Amino acid sequence: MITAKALDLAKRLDQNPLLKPADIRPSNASMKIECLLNPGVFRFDNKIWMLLRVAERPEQKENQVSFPLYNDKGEIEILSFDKTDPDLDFTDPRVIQYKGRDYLTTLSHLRLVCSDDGRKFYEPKGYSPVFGTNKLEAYGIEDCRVVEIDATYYLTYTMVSHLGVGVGLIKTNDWKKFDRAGMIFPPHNKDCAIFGEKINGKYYALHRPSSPQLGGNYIWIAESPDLHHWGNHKCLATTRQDMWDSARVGSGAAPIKTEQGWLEIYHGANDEHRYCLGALLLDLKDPSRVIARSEKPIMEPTAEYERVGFFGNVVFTNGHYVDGDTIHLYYGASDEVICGADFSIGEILNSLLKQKRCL
Ligand code: MAN
Repeated sequence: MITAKALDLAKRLDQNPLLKPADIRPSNASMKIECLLNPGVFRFDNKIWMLLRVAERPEQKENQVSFPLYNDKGEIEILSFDKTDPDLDFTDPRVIQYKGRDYLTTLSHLRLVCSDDGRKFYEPKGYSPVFGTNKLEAYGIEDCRVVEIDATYYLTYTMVSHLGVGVGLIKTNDWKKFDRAGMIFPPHNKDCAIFGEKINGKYYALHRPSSPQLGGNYIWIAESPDLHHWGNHKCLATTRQDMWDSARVGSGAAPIKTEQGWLEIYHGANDEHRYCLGALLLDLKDPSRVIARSEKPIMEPTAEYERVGFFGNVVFTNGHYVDGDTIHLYYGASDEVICGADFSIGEILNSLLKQKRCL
């Protein structure tokens, strides 16, 4: 077996982790930030920006599990359960099951930070956090992808509530006024990345519906005339038995246009919930056609901060910016801290073209 290090193409930044929960202020005094995760990334106003997912809950008391959610009036409510309650399952640090109903252990919102050098990030004045606002976001909003098309930024993010997990769309030009377009992919769906330009006159998006019986957690592609109405769905990449992406796959940020095709960095997890990154190469003119797919991950959770944390053994990305041959990729490590790594597009393409039979 080839070792993880031999194929890991990521050049991790020396400054990692770039941001930890203690670096950011909670949204209000009664909350504690447990995790910073999975940022969307974009360029704006000559700076590099991240739209972080900030996951909060109240300080935990011994023998109790407490977590926030929005009630019907849009106010934050705290639910608490006794750890000894036999109806409670809190074995997964991310979710709680109580009497057949699922809750999340933290409530997430999105927070803007920016940087001049892509390493030192700070919260700029005058930019507000983005919170969940409606019933479909009662358990928060998560993992936002950002794509710029004709000077408008399109945010695709996960809307979470007891009604399910779906994809929401927000538009903005200035990061101060947000036009909320509602849910564009209904439950169960997440990991939606819109392509940065039209192909054959149509918009395209990768998305990840989940089917509990037939099918699975697979990456699909859809087309749209207007970014709101999506159709002609096709399955692009399934999970692969006995491989690193055997349990779930989902897209990262917007695909990168290269001469060889659209390059998409995606995440894959196995049954042990170990999250790695791999790459897909899609046909330039027909992105529903997969040309190549990573046999081995291009990045695995190997650094200490990727192996140990709120939910260990996770590298998860949904944000990057590209400069020449370099992908400056930002990622959530062990669902707790924000990190950066650089990749060479040429190196990823070389690795893919050598193993293209591996769809
Ligand atoms: C899911 C999402 C991500 C998270 C991973 C790993 O895919 O909730 O936000 O990073 O699980 O826990």
